[in-house]
Amino acid sequence: MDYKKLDKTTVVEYILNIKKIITYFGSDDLIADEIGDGNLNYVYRVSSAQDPQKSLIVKQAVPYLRCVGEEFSLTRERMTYEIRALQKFYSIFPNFIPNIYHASEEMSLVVMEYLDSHIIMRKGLIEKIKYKNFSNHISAYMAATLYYTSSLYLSSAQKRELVERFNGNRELCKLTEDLVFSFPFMDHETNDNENVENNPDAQKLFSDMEFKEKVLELKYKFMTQSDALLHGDLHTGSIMINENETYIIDPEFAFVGPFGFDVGALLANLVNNYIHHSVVTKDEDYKSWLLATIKDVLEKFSEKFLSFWSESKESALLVDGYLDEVSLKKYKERFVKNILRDSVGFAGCKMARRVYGVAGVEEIRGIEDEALRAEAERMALKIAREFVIKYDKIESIDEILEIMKNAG
Ligand code: ADP
Ligand code: SR1
Ligand code: MG
Ligand code: MG
Ligand code: MG
Repeated sequence: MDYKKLDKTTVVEYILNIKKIITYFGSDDLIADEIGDGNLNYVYRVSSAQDPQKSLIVKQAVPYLRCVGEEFSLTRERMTYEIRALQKFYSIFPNFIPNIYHASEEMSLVVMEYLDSHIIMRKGLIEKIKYKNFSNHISAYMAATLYYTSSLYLSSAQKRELVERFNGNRELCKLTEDLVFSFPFMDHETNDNENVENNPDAQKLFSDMEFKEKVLELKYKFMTQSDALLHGDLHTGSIMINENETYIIDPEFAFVGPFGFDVGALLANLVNNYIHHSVVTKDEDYKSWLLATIKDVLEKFSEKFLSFWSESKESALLVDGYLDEVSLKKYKERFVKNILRDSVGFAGCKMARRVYGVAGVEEIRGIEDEALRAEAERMALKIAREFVIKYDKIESIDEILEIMKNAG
């Protein structure tokens, strides 16, 4: 079938042509709504007219960037990588990925399970919901997806095949190179220029060469380090959650990149939420929960990554018997510490990009009171700067928390 951008009517016609889906609905009386709230794509909820509980999601990429419009063209190939990543991550950890019912590279769409009792985590965190299972779930997800797609587990040939399978996602990698590591730290037309103009904090950031040099160091890692298959956009808007379950959606930025990038994205977004509650709600109890959650996520990530690693003796990297046990243990511990260090650096870039860059986050850009918003921006830049300057010397998770606590 040739590509056609769907709408609320044609998405139903499309779905009615997929036999197994009709069986699921048990009726051809379907209705659709467009519920997308992301920057790039269209997302439809298709439901049975009789029983709205019976729903599924159709996500389609369009050949442009939705949040800017047709003048910002972007090929729909990103959906090919989203489909591949959903399938790969599902094969590693099915509990954390929605069921996929149908995928079409020609139509650049995927049909998946509708997560009916889950909400976007960013919204839950703004509402001060405490998710007791989150740190367990997300640490397991990140440790497993990173470890099992890396040269620490795969053979040399398998790893190279994986790189080839995702290497073509160049447009979205370039978007990250520009929008996370470059444009938000210089005068650029894509920035939130209403805020940049006559703003001494923005001018200070743009002329902060110590910070910007370190950002370049991290950008270079992003562009050249092929450690593991990343989600590539693991912010709290890519997590759907309820009290018991955690799902990861929207891996269209997937590529084989540095270990620390997904962990850093998550860290940045939890810190942005901490900033929101420091400035807006001033809720000390919730802030403590966020600090404890960050610590738990990073500790559990390290433990689980090391535990997966202890299960295999041979891989592209390691030949059994190459190091004695004591040296191997030290090597692995240093390895994981370096992942955490890079995560802190990437988190700093990811936080700072949200201040003046094209895509803000609700926790900060959504603050209506101008003085409070400026306070949140200053706090974000302060933490982000320390993360970026100090990332390669961080010795413990507590140091990360200290940087946060001292900023507000
Ligand atoms: P984009 O790539 O445009 O950011 P997303 O995949 O993040 O698109 O989806 C946009 C929104 O659609 C999400 O924020 C969420 O509200 C909704 N959504 C996406 N997938 C599902 C799903 N499987 N179940 C329920 N809602 C979903
Ligand atoms: C204009 S695209 C901006 C951002 O949206 C996505 O979620 C990624 O974070 C990207 O950088
Ligand atoms: Mg999204
Ligand atoms: Mg499932
Ligand atoms: Mg997306």
